[in-house]
Amino acid sequence: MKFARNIRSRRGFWPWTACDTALEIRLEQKAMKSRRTLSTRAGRSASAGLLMILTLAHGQSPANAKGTETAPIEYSTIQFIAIDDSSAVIAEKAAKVLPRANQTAWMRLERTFFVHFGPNTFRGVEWGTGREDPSVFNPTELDADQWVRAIKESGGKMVVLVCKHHDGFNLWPTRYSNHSVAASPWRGGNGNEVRDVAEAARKYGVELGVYLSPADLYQLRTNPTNPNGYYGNESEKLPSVIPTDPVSFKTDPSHGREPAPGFKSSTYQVDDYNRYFLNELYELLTEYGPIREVWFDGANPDPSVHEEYDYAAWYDLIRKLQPQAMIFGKGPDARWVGNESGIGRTTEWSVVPLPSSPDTFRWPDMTAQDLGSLSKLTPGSYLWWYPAEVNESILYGWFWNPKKHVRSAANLIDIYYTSVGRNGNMLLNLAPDTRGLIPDSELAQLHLMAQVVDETSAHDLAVGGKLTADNSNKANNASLALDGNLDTWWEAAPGQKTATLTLKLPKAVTFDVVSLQEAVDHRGQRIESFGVDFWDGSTWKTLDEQTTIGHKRLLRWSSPVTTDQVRIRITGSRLEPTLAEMGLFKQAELVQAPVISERDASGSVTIASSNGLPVVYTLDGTVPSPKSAVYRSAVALPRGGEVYAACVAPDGRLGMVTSMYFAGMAPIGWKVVSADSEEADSPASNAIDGNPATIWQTRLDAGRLLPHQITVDMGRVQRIAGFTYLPRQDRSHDGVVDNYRFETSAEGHDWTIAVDSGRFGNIRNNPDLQEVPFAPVSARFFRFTALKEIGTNGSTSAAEISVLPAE
Ligand code: FUL
Repeated sequence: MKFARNIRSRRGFWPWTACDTALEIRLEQKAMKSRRTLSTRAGRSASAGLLMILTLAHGQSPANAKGTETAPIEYSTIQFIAIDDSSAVIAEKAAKVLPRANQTAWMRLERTFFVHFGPNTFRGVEWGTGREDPSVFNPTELDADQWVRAIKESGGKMVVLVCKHHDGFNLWPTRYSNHSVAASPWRGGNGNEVRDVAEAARKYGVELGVYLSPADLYQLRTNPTNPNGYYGNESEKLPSVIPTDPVSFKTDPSHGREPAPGFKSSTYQVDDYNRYFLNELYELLTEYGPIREVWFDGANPDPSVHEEYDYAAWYDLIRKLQPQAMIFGKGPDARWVGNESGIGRTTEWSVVPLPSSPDTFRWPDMTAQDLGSLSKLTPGSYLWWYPAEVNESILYGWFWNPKKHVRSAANLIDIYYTSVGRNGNMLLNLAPDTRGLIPDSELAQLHLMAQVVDETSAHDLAVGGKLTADNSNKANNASLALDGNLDTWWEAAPGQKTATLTLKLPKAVTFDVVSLQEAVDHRGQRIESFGVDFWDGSTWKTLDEQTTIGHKRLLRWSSPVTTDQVRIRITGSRLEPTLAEMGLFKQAELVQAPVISERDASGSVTIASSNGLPVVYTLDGTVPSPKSAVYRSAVALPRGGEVYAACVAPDGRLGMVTSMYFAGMAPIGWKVVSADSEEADSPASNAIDGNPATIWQTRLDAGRLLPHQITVDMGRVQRIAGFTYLPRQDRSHDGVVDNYRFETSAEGHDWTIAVDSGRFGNIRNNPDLQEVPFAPVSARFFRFTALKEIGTNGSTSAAEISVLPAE
């Protein structure tokens, strides 16, 4: 059974993939006019009429709660829920939403990578200001080949390159701004990072995506370093040929430049910033080969200046120039999973309801826990394939900085299972350092992660087994779920929504991972609940019970089971369930990482190996080797630092490496002198107890608004060179500080301002440890003032506040 055959079998199927959404709707309307069935809906309002047009144009049933009409519901890339659709009809429509072709190709990439590199790398910040001098960008050894090779060797199928971050600095020599690599000292102004990465991607067979930040602080109208900035300049919308002739960009944008070879020009009625943005897109989409993803970030560090993004024009241009590209985030093709920690939902529906038609929808972030269960699929909704992308960084932060610690391989493996294993694509960020190279500390963890994931998936223990089902569609027997082909599948018998599949193996195998994949590209996402059992010789034992599967679901257990029979019980499904593939795997036998403890009250850390093997460790930020210091007793870290540790196997091999970073000084002998407010169960002392799980929270009922303040006595004068703030780690936004002041004092009376009005860039999306360096001072006291929070109740919270020792 081949993909093409199935496409043919979808009567009335409109491939939305490469098409402009509005155009599709127009086509649908046109097709509709010839359909007599419409008369059943005459008399509705104009907009309801359009909605019904969409519904019926897809050949869907007007069947209603009374069940009076029974025309079949056809597969489509969009469905509409009518006011009187019964719950069975809604479930069937949801099950018959198919991914568009660009999504099918993208979902199969699974492991993808981000690269964040730019002026922020050199300034050690997460968000720039747009006022940076281009001379800060000066990597001495930039080697895009090294970046993409690392990605390829780690099983990466795509690199999404940050071409312009919020600071507005362009990493390629755009024709439309001087604020780019061309104005930097890097390679004498002749460098082009986008070209280097595109060439390396081609060389290694890795696909290319581009991140172009809509927010642009360099172009901001109020940026004193660029008085003629376009962003929010309230310029007139003029007919603009894209690509515009740079010479007449402002004076006569109807004058185009020669289109890139193989591409055409387009005209849009847009203001200066949107014309700038479209021209940047045009350059990126026409000069660097095929583009698989365009990443539109919703974040905006300075919303005080308003600019209306002309998304419709942007999407139109992308569809024309690179029809296979996915538009991520602020766009119709892939959605942000809702956190930057690499964690997908355990119930992750790729079909979501849109409250308005996709051509007018504004694609806000969808962060709720339940996006697509049946209770959310209400009348008036459009059902749309909108898969999750799970982004996270290998550092705790997106841009490199010597103080940021690297996620351990064990953590990256967990992320693989909570992203790819939960029906999402993994987008893991790598952060080159100021040399322009991905540092060894990142590479080591990355390679270990890939080694474990790849060795695990290399041996499918289900191969050679016989899979049978208690019911099957004649054309789709169970063996098709074991043939290694995602385009063939087992499907339950007509009318059946539950089924039991039994895998009998020629001999017992030992496994701790089960992989399941639905035939989403041909039959949509259907399964609502399932269980996995194994035969223990006399009875079936349940291993796990879960909800959704989608493109891929990976379940894993800490202790492996040995058996010759495995059973998949599908206990709920929107329509006849399908399985395109199933597999059994045993996680690669790398020696488990030891466990590093939290820092205790005396500032010490212990390292324990669960397997009794010797442990080696380092404290200088390097990855240990079997020859590193052997752990014998607690390690003192009163001034903070990073511990890397691994077990050494009897054959001398190093096991999985783990690491833990201890931010700032241990609060030994510290006292809270004063805090203007605290909840009884979340006292201010919790901010300096060394325990990230407890918080200081100002009173929620006191009606006292910001600022809030805490003053701490460190017991003795010491040299400090910065402070740290760890926001609460329970995902609540209450009191999480956005803007702050930090002051120090030698004796507790006279205060010196270290940072007057600072801001933690990106703390809303990435509520991780914040480290703020400042010029060294001698101090015994510090005072932290919260000026603004990301929450809304005017309170302040902190898991930990500490100081960085001067070296
Ligand atoms: C966020 C940005 O603000 C971060 O800096 C980073 O680029 C991340 C991927 O998206 O919204």
